[in-house]
Amino acid sequence: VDIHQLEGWARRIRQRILAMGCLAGGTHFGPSFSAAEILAVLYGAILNVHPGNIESEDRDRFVLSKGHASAALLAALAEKKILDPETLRSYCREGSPYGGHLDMLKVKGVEASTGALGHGFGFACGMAYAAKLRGKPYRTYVLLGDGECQEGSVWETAMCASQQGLDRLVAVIDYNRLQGMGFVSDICKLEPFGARWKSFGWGVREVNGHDLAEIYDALAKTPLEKDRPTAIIARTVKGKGVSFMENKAIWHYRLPNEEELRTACRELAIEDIERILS
Ligand SMILES: Cc1ncc(C[n+]2csc(CCOP(=O)(O)OP(=O)(O)O)c2C)c(N)n1
Repeated sequence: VDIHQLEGWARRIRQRILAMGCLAGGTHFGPSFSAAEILAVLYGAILNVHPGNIESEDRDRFVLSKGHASAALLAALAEKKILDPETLRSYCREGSPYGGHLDMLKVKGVEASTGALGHGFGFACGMAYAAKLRGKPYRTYVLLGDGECQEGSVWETAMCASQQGLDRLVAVIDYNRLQGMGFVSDICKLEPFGARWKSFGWGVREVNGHDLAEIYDALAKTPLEKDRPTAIIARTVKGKGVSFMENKAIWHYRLPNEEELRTACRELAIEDIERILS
C-alpha cells in the first residue's frame, strides 16, 4: 500500500471538511477531523467500492454509524470519485441532497441513513448477516464513535454479530475520548474497552487512529480471529489537524471565526479555500 498516497487522501479529506463546513455555516468539525485517516485507509486501500461497482450487490459496504461526521464521508466519497466535489458546495443548503446527516436514498455511495447514534451498527450487522445467508463475498465495515458505544443497542448488535459468526463484519471505533459535551470517561466510561469487546466474542486490535500504516495493517488482516467479527479500536484525537480544535469539546460543533479560519487553513495547507471544492 502507498502510504504517501493515503497521506494525500487524509489531507484532502480534511481540506474539504473545512471548506464544506464553512460554506454551510457549521458542521461537526471535531468528529469529522478525527476520522480522516480511518476513512482515507478504508476508501483509499481497503473497500472494494468504486464508481464502476457502486450499484453492484457484491460491493463492500461502509456504514458511518457516527452519522454526524457526514462531512468526512462526503469528502471521502468525492476523493473516491463516487461524487463530484463541486456538488459539495451545496452541503446543508436548502434543496441539497447532502444534509448534516446523510440520506441513503439521496446520496450515491451512502449505504445507510444514520445520525441516531447506535443504529448504524445494527444496520451494518444486518448487511453482514445478509451476505452470509446469501453467500455473497462482500465485507461490511462500520465506523462508531466512542460515546456512541454507551448506547445499549451497540452491545445488542455486538452479541448478535458474534453469535452469527459474522467474520466479514469489521467495526472501527473512533476512540477520541470525547463525546458531545465532555469526556466519555467522565460521563459513562468504556474501559476496559478492548476486554469488553473480547468478552462479547469479537477479535480486537488497538491502533493509533492517525497512523495510516497501522490502520491499514489491522484492516488488511481481518478477520483477526476465525469465525469472529473484528473490532478495531482506533485511538484518535478529536479535531485532529487543527491545533486549536484538538481535544476540545467545544469543537464538537462550532464555526471558526475569521482569525481561526486563517489558522485552520494554514495548518491544513489550504492556500485558497474557495478552490477546495472544485
Ligand atoms: C441517539 C442519539 N442521541 C444523541 C445524539 C446527539 N449527538 C450527536 S453527536 C453526539 C456525541 C457523539 O460522541 P461520540 O460517539 O464519541 O462521537 P464523536 O463526536 O466524539 O466522534 C451526540 C450525543 C444523537 N445523534 N443520537
